[in-house]
Amino acid sequence: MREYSAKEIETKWQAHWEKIGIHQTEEDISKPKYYALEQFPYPSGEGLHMGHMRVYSIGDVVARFRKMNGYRVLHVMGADAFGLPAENAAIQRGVNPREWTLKNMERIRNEQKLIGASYDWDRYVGTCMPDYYKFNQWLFLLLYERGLAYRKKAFVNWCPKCSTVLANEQVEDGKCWRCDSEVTKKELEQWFFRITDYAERLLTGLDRLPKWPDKVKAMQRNWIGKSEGAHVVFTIPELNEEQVTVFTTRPDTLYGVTYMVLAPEHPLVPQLIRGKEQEAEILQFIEEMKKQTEIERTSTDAEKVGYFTGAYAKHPLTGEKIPIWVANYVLVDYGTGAVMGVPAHDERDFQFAKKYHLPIKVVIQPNDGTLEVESLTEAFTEDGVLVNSGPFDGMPNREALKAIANHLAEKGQGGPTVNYRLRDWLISRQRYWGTPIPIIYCDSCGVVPVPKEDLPVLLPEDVVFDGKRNPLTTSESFVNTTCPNCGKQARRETDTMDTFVDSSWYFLRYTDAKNDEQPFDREKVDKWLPVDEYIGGIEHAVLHLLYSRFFTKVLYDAGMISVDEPFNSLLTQGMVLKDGAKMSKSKGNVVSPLEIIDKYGADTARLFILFAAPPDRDLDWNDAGVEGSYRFLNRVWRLVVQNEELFKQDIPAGKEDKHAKELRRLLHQTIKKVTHEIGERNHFNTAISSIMELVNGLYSYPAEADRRIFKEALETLVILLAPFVPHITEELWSVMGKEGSVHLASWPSYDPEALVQDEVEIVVQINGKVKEKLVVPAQADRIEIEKQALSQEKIQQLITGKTVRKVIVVPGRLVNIVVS
Ligand code: ANZ
Ligand code: ZN
Repeated sequence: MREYSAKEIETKWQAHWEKIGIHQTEEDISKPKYYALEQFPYPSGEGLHMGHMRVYSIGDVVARFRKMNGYRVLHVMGADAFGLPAENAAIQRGVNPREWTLKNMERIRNEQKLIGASYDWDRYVGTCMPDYYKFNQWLFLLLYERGLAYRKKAFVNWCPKCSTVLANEQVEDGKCWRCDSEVTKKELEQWFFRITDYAERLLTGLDRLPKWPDKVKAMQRNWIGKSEGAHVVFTIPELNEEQVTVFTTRPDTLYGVTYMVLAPEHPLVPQLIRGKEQEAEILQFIEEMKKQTEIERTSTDAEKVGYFTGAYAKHPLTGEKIPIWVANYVLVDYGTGAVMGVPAHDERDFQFAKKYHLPIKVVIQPNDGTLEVESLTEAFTEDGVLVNSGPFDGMPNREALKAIANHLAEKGQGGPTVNYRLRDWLISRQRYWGTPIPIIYCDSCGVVPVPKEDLPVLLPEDVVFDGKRNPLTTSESFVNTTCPNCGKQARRETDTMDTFVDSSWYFLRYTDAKNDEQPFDREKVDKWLPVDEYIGGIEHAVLHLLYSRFFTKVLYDAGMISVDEPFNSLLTQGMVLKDGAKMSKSKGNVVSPLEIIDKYGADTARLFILFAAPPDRDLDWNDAGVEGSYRFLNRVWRLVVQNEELFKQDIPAGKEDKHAKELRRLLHQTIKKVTHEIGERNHFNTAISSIMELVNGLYSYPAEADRRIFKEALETLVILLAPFVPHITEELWSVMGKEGSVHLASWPSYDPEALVQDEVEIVVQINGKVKEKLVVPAQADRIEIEKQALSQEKIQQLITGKTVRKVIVVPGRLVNIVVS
């Protein structure tokens, strides 16, 4: 008998599939569409790791399953190819970033091919290619035209190690998402995308995504951070009635304000302190604050530090003089960067007031008592009734929230408002290996967008990589240009775009990957979107997944696409662990997919990965498990190859005996289960275990029993396994003498009648002890079952002379006779 030789089979079929173009996207729109998408990789110099292998294995099952179920399927791969590592390689080793990247892309693509995934390589997208980044620029201009791209001077996150700015989403606990360095603040002119215009829609859109994990939705909601409250306008008499607006979630506490705090970076601060004795001290404090992270400044246990500016504001309702302070715990870019201090009812304000001996004024009393200022040890933050609040005294504070906010609106001194934590997306990067921002600065015309017909603005080659500055600034040929407007000498923007821009729409490009005129054609994109299943890591919950939703909404508004949510269903895969720890170089516990493929074949690796855990859970790599998967495939192999002769003949319908019936039932049960587990639940592991049971059933099927059903079951087995292990099943399909590819075969449907059991075995107990077994028709009712049980010879003997007290019948399972 021929042995199972994974390597030989896999090489052979991969070449064959490529030759016949089996994975080319089917455009037949009479079929329902299915878009299966896996996050595309960053082509690092290290090739694929197990995490990649896992994502691709999952995606491939999903795609192949749908195809066999009669869908036209879009399943494409690409590379997220811009980014810092290429540039760092250039700085450290003098290699050209483009060559470095292209080489890695090639390597990764070859490794992906070894997995045997069903990608349509004709639609491959590499984001560093001019024909792709041209449309990054095109889309930038679209956002610019729509008022969604703007430039402003701002304090921005700066990573000293990557020497570039970062978006808020890319700062995790005060550290750079890429290199983990401490992030500092720098004031720079930068380009932003106005994602905040979409805050509300990004929030409400989540409610229409029932197939997203709750965890991811919660992370996005939290990141968007909607707070309802009010703006309150205070005036500063000494600054010519200049206005300062604060944002508060508690306008009900307005009468309890005893001071005001501005963020150190608030633009009014320099004017407020000018010429005052504390000026120098405060200016120094401001400098210090710029170096601190948000976390350091705002956590409740952080020491509150502040300075009195010497200036006062006027309370909008009482006219009282309110001292104005600056303090570390107020952030410039949240709300309005100014806070009204209500120490009696806000814990941070309470701590601040205690430290600096500021007055504390109670304006909300608990419903069941009175608060004494003197005995307060912490802020009273619960609900209650208003006191010391003029006309609002006696009002429950929930009611006062609205009443005071509305009152302010009537007086033109603020009013109800909604605030979001979400900030605009900072997309400028002072690095080379990214998409040049298509903007020109002209002394006469100002900021001039590059006309769309002049795109792409290509990355220049004459640059210096010395790690000291943005390499683009060193290219004369790039920087110096002429104004598209007036033709005079002008300068190009040298910032490039955040690479998250590239990945915010690549899944749209796949639908029309070669379009030279537009990012994609509307008709084509509408044929495929939304993505039906998106598979990727949870680490992108508020980065890529939020940005992609934003882009999709902008494109929807621009009339370029018909959906405004890109990903209908999201599957966040768990990590691959080894001995309970994340695989990592530093731990020395990395198992390389290529080694495994080389030793056992891709099919074994895929099967193990899919079988070892449900896709959203962590998966513990274990060698015994891999061996087990390999043994299972060998069992399947032998089962078919040993019965090769069966497929060379027509088998006449035999008599359907008991064994045949049982096998038929098992087969249809398996079809039902596998279809449901893949199609409805993405539980590939349970699908595989039921296939394993079928294989056991086939092994124990007696040689003399009906061959027809046996043959049918073998054929079906191979089809059911095809999405998981595409190579071995293709080989076995040909061993069975089948025409064409197993991957073009139709998915079997189960016959509900075959599931019906004609007869069932029932145990008969006496006082709970099993004494006899009994076979009855599956539909037999209680009375019938009881009668049969009591009439069994053995039972008769055992109960003679005793009194039957009770007979308990559980149809389909047992009869228990209680005697005494
Ligand atoms: C007065 C007040 C009284 C407040 C009270 C709370 C309780 P969230 O829910 O996170 O939106 N705040 C506003 N802007 C701030 C800034 N830039 N930096 C630091 N703190 C700021 O919180 C909103 C509350 O946080 C606002 O409501 C304000 O304090 C503070 F009994 O105003 B509150
Ligand atoms: Zn000009």
